[in-house]
This record gives sequence, C-alpha cells and structure tokens, in this order.
Amino acid sequence: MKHQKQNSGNERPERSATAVAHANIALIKYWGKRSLSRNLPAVGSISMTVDSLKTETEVSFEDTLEQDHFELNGKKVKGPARERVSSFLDLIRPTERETYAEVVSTNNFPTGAGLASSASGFAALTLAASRAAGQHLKKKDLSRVARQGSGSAARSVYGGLVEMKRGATPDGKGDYAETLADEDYWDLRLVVVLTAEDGKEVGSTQGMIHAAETSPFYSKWIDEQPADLEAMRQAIVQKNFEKLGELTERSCFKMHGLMMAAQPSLLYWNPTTVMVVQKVRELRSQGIPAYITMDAGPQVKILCLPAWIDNIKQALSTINSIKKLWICKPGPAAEIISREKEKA
Ligand code: 2P0
Repeated sequence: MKHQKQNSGNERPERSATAVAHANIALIKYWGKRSLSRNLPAVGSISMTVDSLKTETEVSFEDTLEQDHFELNGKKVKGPARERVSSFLDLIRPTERETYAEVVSTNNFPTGAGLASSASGFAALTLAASRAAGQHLKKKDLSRVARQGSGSAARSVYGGLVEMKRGATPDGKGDYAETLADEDYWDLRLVVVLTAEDGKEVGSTQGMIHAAETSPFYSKWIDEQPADLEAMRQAIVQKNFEKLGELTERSCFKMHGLMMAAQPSLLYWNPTTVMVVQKVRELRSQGIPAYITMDAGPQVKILCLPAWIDNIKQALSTINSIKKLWICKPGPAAEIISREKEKA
C-alpha cells in the first residue's frame, strides 16, 4: 500500500543517515486505538525515555535496490516484519523516483519482549529515513510520522518526560508527542527487570483490538484517562514522587486489569513477574518508595529515586529467576549520529 509521500523540497537529499533513539516506558499507559488505519491512539499517554535501552539504525536509499532490505541485530529480516518496515518507509521515501532502502538496525536489548523495542526502533527509523530522504522535520512532525509506525514511537522522539496527545480529528493532526520535561529535570530511576527473553505471544496492536472488543472495562479506561493524565502532569510539575509513583502503578494495573477481563483473557505475566511485584510491595511496606509498571510483556519496571537503588537491588537479588537488570536514568531525545561518533 502506498501512502502520501512527504519531502521538504531539498534538491540533493543526503541518501544515507544513522540515528539513535532510546526506548521509553509509559507511566500513564497507551492502550487502544481510535483509528487503526492511521494508528491514532484512543487515549493520550505520558512516558519516560530511558538512557540504557536504545536502537541505532542506518538507512541508505539506493537506486540499485529492487526492494527494501532490513537487517536487525546482524540478521536479515523477512516476512511481516520486513513488510511493516517497508510500508512505513512508503511515508518517507524521496519523491523523485521509487527508491528502496537498506535498513540496518541494532537493539542493545531484547526485541519484542515488552521492553519498548518498537518505540526506539520506529523513532530511530523515522529520524534516519527522513534525514536520508533529505527531510529536516521538526520534532512534532517526526513524532507524527513515527506514530504511524508504532504509537509509542512518537514519544521516543523526545528525551525525559513526554506526553503523547490524543487528537480530536480523523486526520491525526492533533495526535503527536511533546516534551513535558527534559532528561535533566528530575533525577528519577527506572529499574528494568528482565524476567523472560522470549517475544510476547500477543502483539500490542492485536491485544489493543481484542481488549477494546471484549473487555467490559475498556470504556471506563477511556473515560478516566484525561483525569489520570492531568494528575500526572501536576505530579511532574510539583516533583511529587509519591504521587508520580501511585499514578504510574495505578495506570499499569488498570491496563492489565482491562486486558485480563478480555475474552479470552490477555495475561502477559509469568511467575517471576508476580514475585517482583510482591517484592516491591514488601519494600513499600518497609517505607521504601518504589512503584511498579509493566507493559505488554512479563518484564517489570520499578520507578524509584536514586537513594533507594541499593535497597531495591538487594531485595531483587533474592529472586533467582530474574535474568537481567538495567538501572535506567531519564534518557535523551532521538538524534542523528555523525560518522565520527559512529566510529568512536
Ligand atoms: C505504552 N504499550 O503506552 C503501551 C503500554 C504497551 C503497553 O504502546 O500498535 O508497539 O504499534 O501503536 O506502541 C506498545 O504498543 O503499539 C505500547 P502500536 P505499540 O507504552
């Protein structure tokens, strides 16, 4: 399917560019779409971009190619995953002729396991491809394009704390992300706990459609989101950590609750997921301010302040089935990386 093409009108597009984008974890979750074809979210969302999880992507438009090539973590990708990248590139290709691209991408963390690889992946792809096509898009426009690849990718265009807005019109003009606070605003930590390395069984898009069609809690979820977003904006402005944590955990459990109530039920957790959740509750009962969030996968993310990292690591060390931990700080915006930086 061909989409409308965009070009800034530069006469000599750069043809090749490399970008890096960091994953983001939603504090107020996005779950549900108001348009599938334009990938418009049914609700706004608020996230933190994280410094430790990232995707680096090089896009080169080459006249000699007869189709797009996509390589991820050193392996050639075929089938639906390549098709998804290819139809996304239709939004961006240089206008002068049909030009296919060589896309080479690397994630420094597991792909498709509920660690927001589609967020960093499509944000990096959007920035690299648009620059390679000679476009210098503003961040708001980059986020609109990235959103069409993956809803959460719109947020990874920015660093720090980010809000994705739900627009009101069918064309998606109002559906873009914007910054709430950059990565230096608040020294937060997100401990990302890997409980399984496998890909998720039900992808986000499919899960969202299923929950919207069958969960009795879906309409309540939609109705309550504006108040949750406003409360979160206030918590950020006031730097009220307890409020930030409570709202984060509540949004996560509301989303998982509505998924679990779908028919058949959507359950992304494993036994280690639940052990980590219980451990964090235990820590809180001992006066340690730590809060949970989880996405469409079994990994757990623990929101806390730097002072409590050692206590949290110590508590988690008693759970042998944990595979890996990342201690993340607020991360930077997506950026083009120069050849010099690439080689360094
Ligand atoms: C989020 N998730 O706000 C929510 C919470 C997962 C759970 O956005 O269908 O890959 O490509 O727009 O962005 C993951 O879904 O979904 C996601 P699509 P996406 O981070």
